Amino acid sequence: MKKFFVLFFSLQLMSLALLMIGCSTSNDPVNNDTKVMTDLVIADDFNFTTHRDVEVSFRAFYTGVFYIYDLEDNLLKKGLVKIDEGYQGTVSIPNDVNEVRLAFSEVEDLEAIYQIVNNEIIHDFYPETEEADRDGEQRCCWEDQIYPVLECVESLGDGVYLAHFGYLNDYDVTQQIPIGWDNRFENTSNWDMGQYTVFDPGRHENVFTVEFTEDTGWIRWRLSGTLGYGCATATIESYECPRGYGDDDDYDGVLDDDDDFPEDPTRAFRNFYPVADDSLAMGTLAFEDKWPHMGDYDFNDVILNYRFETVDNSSDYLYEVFGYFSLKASGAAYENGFAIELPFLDAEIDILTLTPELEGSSITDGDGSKIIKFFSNALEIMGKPENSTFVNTDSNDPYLSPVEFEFYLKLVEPLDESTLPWTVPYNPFIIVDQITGKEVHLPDMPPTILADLLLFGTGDDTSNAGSNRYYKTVTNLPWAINLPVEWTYPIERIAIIDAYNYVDDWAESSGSVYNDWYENTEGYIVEEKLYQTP
Ligand SMILES: [Ca+2]
Ligand SMILES: [Ca+2]
Ligand SMILES: [Ca+2]
Ligand SMILES: [Ca+2]
Repeated sequence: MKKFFVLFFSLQLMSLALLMIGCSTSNDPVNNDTKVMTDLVIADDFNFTTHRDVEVSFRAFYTGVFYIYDLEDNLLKKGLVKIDEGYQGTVSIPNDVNEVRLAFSEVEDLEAIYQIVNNEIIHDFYPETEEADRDGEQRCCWEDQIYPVLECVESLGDGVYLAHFGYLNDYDVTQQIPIGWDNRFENTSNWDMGQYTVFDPGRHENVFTVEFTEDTGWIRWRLSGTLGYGCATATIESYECPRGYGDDDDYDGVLDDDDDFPEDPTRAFRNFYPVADDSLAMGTLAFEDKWPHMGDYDFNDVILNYRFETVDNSSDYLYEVFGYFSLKASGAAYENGFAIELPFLDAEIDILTLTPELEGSSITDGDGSKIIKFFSNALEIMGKPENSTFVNTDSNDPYLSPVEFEFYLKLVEPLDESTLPWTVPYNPFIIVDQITGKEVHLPDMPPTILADLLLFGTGDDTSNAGSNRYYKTVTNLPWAINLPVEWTYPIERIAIIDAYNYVDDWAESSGSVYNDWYENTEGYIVEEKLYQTP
């Protein structure tokens, strides 16, 4: 009773708040209680995704590694920003992450909190004070010149400093400037401090170093004449080098301290999906199994936790994929299998293994893809007793341990992921009741070549291959969802809309409000309608 009044009072407050902001929204929270899934008004192009693709573009002061974290310090992506090319790529970011922390090879001054707007992250890792020197003064007037560049200054201790120099040659050809008035050091014992005299086209970073002392205070490399232009001055106040600057044992361009594989030039970075670093946090794939007919939307007919780890080379090309899974529940009468379609050709795959090989597992060819079936019967794999009805969705049934399994994929050579139709988690699906061809995929993900096309457009399914519309009802409800957390799923026969207070607001707003609706937090959930793992 008390709870009711608190709720009632909160609703009154919310209504008041809505009035006060001018009734600009049609949301009426009072109606939520009676709403059913088929009442939801969902846009045709909404596909219940909890991640979005964000276009990332970085430039940097010198070559280094970018890190994108959410504000809870989960690593979302890391990769190399090259001094000449920068970094351009697409990163999958959870929809509830709107602000990220950008870091650069642990150079504290270059850290930034960034607000994601229009699904873009565009950022330059330049120290503010140095930007003018780099891009302005030295390069403002002249093309076709050779510019000296101070990269950074490293303190060696005892008042000794090491200046790291590079250069930019804007000519298309190699040029020479001999040591002399037009290629000289100032405030040093000698004009010749081992600087370059032969300059290849382009930007060449950290090509030589010169020591100086606190007493000297500064040194300067100057290029002039018809070919050279500008000066690069190192002082004890100059920009400090990132830790480990210049140490790249495997010469893949990624400094040892940033390189997850410092002795291996073919590998540079481990990245994780859905989020998180080494914390072993997992996402969830949740399925309804009555397709092509609508089910009860408890989304627990098959529940899998998953985590992907990808290994990229320094050019951000994909080399290896580790997929870790845990079959948590099967609140179903049907004997459902689980599979993933991977967008790789036979010739691109060096190694593909399943561990362990569960009952009913197989690897078959798809259309330019590989189809991994991990098992054919979730109830059997989990060991459902005869007298039990469901597995881990009804507290009256015995709790059974999750079943863990994984796959490992190594490509013949690193591959540009932007050429692939999908990235992680690729194209996961269930095979309903051991009927090959009866596949249930995430909304708008295509069926495999094994799917029975006669089932599409029957029952409640409104798939339309011509417009790449798949696995949605006429009101755009899905049969599968992918969540970036270890999701606490509803108990048997409770629709998500009755267990999660804001999934309806989220879906009807095409994901723009309550994009963390799946979190197991107070106010968001109806606790007794969720399955509590004993
Ligand atoms: Ca390296
Ligand atoms: Ca490496
Ligand atoms: Ca169901
Ligand atoms: Ca169920």
